[in-house]
Amino acid sequence: MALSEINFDGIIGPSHNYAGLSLGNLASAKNAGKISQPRAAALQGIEKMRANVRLGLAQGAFLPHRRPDAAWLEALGTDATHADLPLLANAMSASAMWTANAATVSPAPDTADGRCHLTPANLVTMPHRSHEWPETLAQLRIAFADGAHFAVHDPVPPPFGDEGAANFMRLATSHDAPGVEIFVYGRSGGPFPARQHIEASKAVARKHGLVPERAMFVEQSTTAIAAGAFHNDVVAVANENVLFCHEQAFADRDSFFTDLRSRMPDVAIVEVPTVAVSLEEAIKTYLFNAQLVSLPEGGMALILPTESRDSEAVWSWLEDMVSGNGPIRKLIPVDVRQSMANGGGPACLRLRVLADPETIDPRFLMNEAKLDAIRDVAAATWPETIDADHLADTQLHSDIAAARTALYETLDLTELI
Ligand code: SUG
Repeated sequence: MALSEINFDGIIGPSHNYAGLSLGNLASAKNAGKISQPRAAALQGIEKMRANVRLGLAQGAFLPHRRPDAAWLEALGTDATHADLPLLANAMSASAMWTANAATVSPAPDTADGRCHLTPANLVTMPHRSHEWPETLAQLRIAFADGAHFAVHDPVPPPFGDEGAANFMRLATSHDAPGVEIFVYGRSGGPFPARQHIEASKAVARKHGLVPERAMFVEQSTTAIAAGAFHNDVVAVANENVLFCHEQAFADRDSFFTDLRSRMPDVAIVEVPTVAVSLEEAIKTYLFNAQLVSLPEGGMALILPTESRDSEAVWSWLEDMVSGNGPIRKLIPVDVRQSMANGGGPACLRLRVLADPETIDPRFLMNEAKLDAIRDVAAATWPETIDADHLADTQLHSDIAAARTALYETLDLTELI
C-alpha cells in the first residue's frame, strides 16, 4: 500500500475575527479588537493549498464549523441573541482553521494494529477552542470511515488539556518506516497556560497502541512558553529524519537529544542557536511554524510565513542553512497574514496524515479544480470584514451561516451541515 503524507488544511471560516481570546498567544493579544478580513483570510489559505498542490504534495481540507456555535450556547443556557459579548466571541471563533490542533495522528507503521489512529484534541484550556471537538470528530469519522485502515477515537476527557498535533512530532527514516513519536507537554506555573498536559499525551499514546520504544514524552521549556510559544510547533518542526528547532525549545535539550539519537541514530537535528535568532524573534516571525516537507523531486523545503523573510536575522540564517550541505534545501514563503495575526502560521493551518489517499473519503481531498470552486464560494459569500466589537450582529450570523452552507454544498458534504 502506498502511503503519502497528506496535509489537511483548515479552510478559514467566514467568522474569522480578532477577539484576543488566547492568553499566551502574543499575536492574538496584540491584534485584539482589530478589523479582520475573513474573505482575504480564506483566499490566502486556499492559495497556500494551491501552492502545495503545485509542488506535487497531496492536499486535503477540513471545513469551518457552525458559528456562532448554537449547540454550545444552548448548553450554557443562552443563545446568540442573548449571550454577552465575551461569551459570544467564544462561540464565534473561527479557530477550527488551525487544524494542527484538530487531532493527533499516529500513522499505521507506528501502531500495534497497523492502522492509522486519530484522536481529536479536547482543547479544554481555551474556552473558544473547547467546543471544536464535536464537529472535528464528526468530520474525522466521515473522512476516515474506513475501519480497515483507520481508528478514530473520542477525545481525552478533561481535565487533561490536549492540543493535538501542535505538540507532537514524528521522526522516521522515511515516511513509511516505523517512527519515533514525540509528545511535547508543558508544565504549569508560568505566566501563561501550559496547554498540553502530559497525562493527555500519555493517554493518546496508549489509545494509539504505541509501544514504549516508539513514544517519547518531552517537556517544553518554560522559558519558551513564557516567551509566547503556546504550542511546541511555534519553536520546532519535524519531517522524516529531520528535527528543526530552536535552541530553547525544550526543557532538557541535552537529554532529549541523547535519548532521541539512541533511538534513531540517523536523526538530523538542525538547531537554530539563540545567538543567531532570539526566542522573541523566532516567535515574532514564526520561522519554525513552517511546513517541513519532502519534495517529490527529493530534498526538503520549508514552507514558512512571509514574516520570516521580513526579518534580517532570520532570513540570513535560513539562507546560510539552505546553501549548506544540510537536509533542508529550499525556502518557500507564503502569505497567510490574516491567520498569522491570530498566531496561526502555515504549520498551524495543517494536519498531517500519512495514509493511502484511496482509503480516505474523496470529498476531503483537494485538487486545483476544487480549490477554484472553494475560492469562488469564499469570494462570493465570505464577509469582507468583521469588527470584533460587532460580533453580536444578527445579519452577520445569517451571512456566516449562508456562506458555510454554500461551501458544504459545493463539497457535497451536506450531511455535516
Ligand atoms: O489557539 N489563536 C490560536 C492559534 C493556534 C495556532 N496553532 C498552532 N500553533 N498549531 C490559538 O491560540 C486566537 C483567537 C482570537 O484571539 O480571536 C486563537 O485562537
